Amino acid sequence: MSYFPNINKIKYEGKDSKNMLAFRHYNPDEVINGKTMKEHMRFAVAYWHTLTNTGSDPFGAGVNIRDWQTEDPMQEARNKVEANFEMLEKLGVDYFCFHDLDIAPEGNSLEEFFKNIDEITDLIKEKMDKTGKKLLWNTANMFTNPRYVNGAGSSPNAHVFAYAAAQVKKGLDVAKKLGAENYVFWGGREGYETLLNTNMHLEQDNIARLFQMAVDYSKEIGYVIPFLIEPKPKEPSMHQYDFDAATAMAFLYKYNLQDHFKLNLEANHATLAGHTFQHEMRVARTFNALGSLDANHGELVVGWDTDEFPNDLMECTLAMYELIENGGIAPGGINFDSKVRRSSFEMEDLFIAHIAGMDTMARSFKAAAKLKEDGFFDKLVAERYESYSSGIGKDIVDGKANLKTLAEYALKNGEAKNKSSHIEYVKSVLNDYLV
Ligand code: XUL
Ligand code: CO
Repeated sequence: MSYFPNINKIKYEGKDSKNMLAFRHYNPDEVINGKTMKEHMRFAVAYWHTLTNTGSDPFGAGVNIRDWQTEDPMQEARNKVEANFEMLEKLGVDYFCFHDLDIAPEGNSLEEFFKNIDEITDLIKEKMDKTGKKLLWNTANMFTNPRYVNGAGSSPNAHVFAYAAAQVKKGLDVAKKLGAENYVFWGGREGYETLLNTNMHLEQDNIARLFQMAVDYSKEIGYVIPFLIEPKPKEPSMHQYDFDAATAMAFLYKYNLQDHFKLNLEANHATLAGHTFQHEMRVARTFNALGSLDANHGELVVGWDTDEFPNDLMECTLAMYELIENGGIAPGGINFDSKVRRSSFEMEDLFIAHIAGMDTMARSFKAAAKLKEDGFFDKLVAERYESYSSGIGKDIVDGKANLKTLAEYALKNGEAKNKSSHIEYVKSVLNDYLV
């Protein structure tokens, strides 16, 4: 059974191609700095946006035409597995990511949910073994079901906490069964609606307890992989505890979880936090905690989580530069946590959008590699901080200076002189790398 009988394996045709179903910039086999583009990018398809999303929004019904939809939820789940692997194969993408709820229906009890997960993951495993496709990460959806109205690990209701723990336990069993390379926690409703009735201290302690239990269980089952926190400032909660990269790191250090967790950073979540994707990646890098990426784009004029496929070359080039500086993204990857616009409702659009996103990321990666090769930022930064490479500056960074020696220096050497950064010129030359 094929869901995309009219689509063949997507080929690289070069930038002048007018074929919507061809790569114009992403050539998986092109070698840059000793690795193929495919190895650098480690692209992943997000199950939820690609196979589950109906295109509904708060103002209107679903619009997406999806041939795998049917009345029987288990049959639909099986169909989605077929469609997923057909897409991965035809797109030439090696990885996928899912929430438990994306792959299997909840049924009428937790027991039934787990049984459904077992059946569907058997099927997924069979397909993975046959095709060599891999699971970049999985996660538990602890935000959709009404029981999570007040959060999961942060719920004021201990019974709900237990449910969340059960889902995480199952999630880790699934990670082991399918050889997931990471396990993600996005705290959808782990935050507060209002502080008026919130015990913030207990809620944060409890989230940390849930994380620690996950670390302990992963050791117990002998399947230790990076845990990733995905920061997001708000939406659906009014305030989320994993507000941004810096906040998430402070949390990890406070609870001594930093050795087990890294960050899964999402472009649109950065935007919502009032940051850039580059900023979030830079912060993570300063902690050596850049784990994986959710690639998408937030529409600045709209102001909510629009999850567009990446299309902004400047934003993505600066992000890819951080990735290169990080020495790559493995064992993380670039997961398209992106959804087609509501008006792009045809099945084909799923391919067209992924191709566009992959082309954007590939172009950006190439521009970033060239920036690195030319030492564009390296020179700029080295020059700017030159005063720390000798004399009094070197004493400061070597820990040989103190307030007395520095006061002596300042008194003796008169007023400090600064240099212009000519940043307008820098940005103008940077533009040259994008096109
Ligand atoms: C929501 C979001 C999630 C996570 C996984 O904004 O990004 O889909 O990526 O739970
Ligand atoms: Co995400």
